[in-house]
Amino acid sequence: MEISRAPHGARGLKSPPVCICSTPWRVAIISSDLGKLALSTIVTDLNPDPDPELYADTSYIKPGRVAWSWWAEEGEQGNYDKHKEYVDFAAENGWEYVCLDANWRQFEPRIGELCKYAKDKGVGIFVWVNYLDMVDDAEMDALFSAWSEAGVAGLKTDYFESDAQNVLEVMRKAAECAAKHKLMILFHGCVIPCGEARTYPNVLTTEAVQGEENHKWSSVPTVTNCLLYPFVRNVCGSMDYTPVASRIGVNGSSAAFGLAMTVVYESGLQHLANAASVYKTYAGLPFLNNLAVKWDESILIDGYPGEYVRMARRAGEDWYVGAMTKYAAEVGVSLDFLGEGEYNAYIFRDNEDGSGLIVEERKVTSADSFLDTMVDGGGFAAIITKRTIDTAVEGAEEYNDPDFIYYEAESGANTLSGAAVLQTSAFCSGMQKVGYVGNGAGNTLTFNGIAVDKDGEYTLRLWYCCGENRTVTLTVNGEVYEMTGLNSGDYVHTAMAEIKVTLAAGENSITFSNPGYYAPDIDRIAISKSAS
Ligand SMILES: [Ca+2]
Repeated sequence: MEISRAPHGARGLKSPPVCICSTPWRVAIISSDLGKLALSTIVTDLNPDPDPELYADTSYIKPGRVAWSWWAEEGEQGNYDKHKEYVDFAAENGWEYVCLDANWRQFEPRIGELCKYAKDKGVGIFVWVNYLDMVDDAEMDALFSAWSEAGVAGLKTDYFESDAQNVLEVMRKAAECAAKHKLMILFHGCVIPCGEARTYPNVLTTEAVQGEENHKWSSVPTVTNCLLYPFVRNVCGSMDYTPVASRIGVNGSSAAFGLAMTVVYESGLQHLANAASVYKTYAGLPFLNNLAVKWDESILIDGYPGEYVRMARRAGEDWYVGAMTKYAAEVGVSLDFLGEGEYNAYIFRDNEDGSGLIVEERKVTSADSFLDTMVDGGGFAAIITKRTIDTAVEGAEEYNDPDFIYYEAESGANTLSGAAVLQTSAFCSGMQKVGYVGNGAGNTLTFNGIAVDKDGEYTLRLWYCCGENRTVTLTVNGEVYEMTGLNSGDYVHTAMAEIKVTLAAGENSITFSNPGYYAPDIDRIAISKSAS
């Protein structure tokens, strides 16, 4: 390995930044061992030590999991009560932080009240801050000082959007100013990190990745992108990808693929992106509630950039394994990294089509190995511990029922007619639903390719949303069924209703309609595997 760098190792924090007084430096990591590359700390190691005075007390710097309402409930950032709801959720589940995103300052006079409410429940508050509020040193200092006084734990800084010297200088000053006021900091909307977290240890993570937020408006990052990150972007430093946004991904990835990211992707803050209300019935919640963020040891079990990765990480005596794959594969993972004795393994894996999680518990030792069959865009996530973990989640069962086959309303196999249209919703599986079904006989949604082995009566489960009582008519093989009184409480959260339908051996089509009035928005259906 050859390293070319400017001689700035003796540079103190008070001296001008490297971008002004020194020539740029470059580092290359070349290894025949992919694990040594992926887990290299050289980028961090090349940075100067922290200022011992500024960082005399680092007790306020604590990595952790963050509940964050912006991804699913962007419009609610100015709603004090919404953030309080997330604080309650974080406290109930043992998560360390809640992040208030852009527009939280609409209730800024009450920030002290929210911080106290959160602190009493053991939760810290991060607040979003715009680049434009940090360009003036005095203004930044006044803001950070006031927020620190109010009890804020950390800052999510945003909109740097440049690697110009003056912008990087604002980042450096923000890290120092935050440290002065004992605030943690994460950089969002900025360039990739270059190991600055060593010099400024209150910098817990950096975005600089096409993260899960992009799935609000795009199917990128792709599965391939997600499988490149551990070998490219994450090598440079902590990566605020904000994982676990949905039960299944919009990019063709599975439920377990998304969950495995929390182990595979290293970040000093794990922003968990989905809505608190969705997580409450998410089968992966016990995994998140037992997830470590600070790792004592990491092992790349195997991987290939853009195709697959299997990572084991240790926190204290607990081991975590995250596996993500582009292509379906049968994979064995030797557990020879475990210590002595018997462990409890909790394995969160995909169901057969990757549309839901199945949780398996078993006893293992270092002599054992996992053998797992992964679907396309699938994976698994495991906690291996001597502790006992309760994996029961009320309400999750129906969503991950191995006795059912799931079909998304937005599937390309379906037919939409008339006004029926695909809509994006963070609260729906696959982040999509079909709206404007009904209110005219021609506005319909037809699920095609519903295959069953034999003629008979099957259970159909419908996930829908609407904020008033609505009716939907189902037409299957000439038979007509009605589901009435459907009301999920609002046009965001989903509810589930069941009906029995008669299906014929082979492939069936089921049409949802309502000629007289709107049907509910339709998220997904599930059909029982066997006839009753
Ligand atoms: Ca859906």
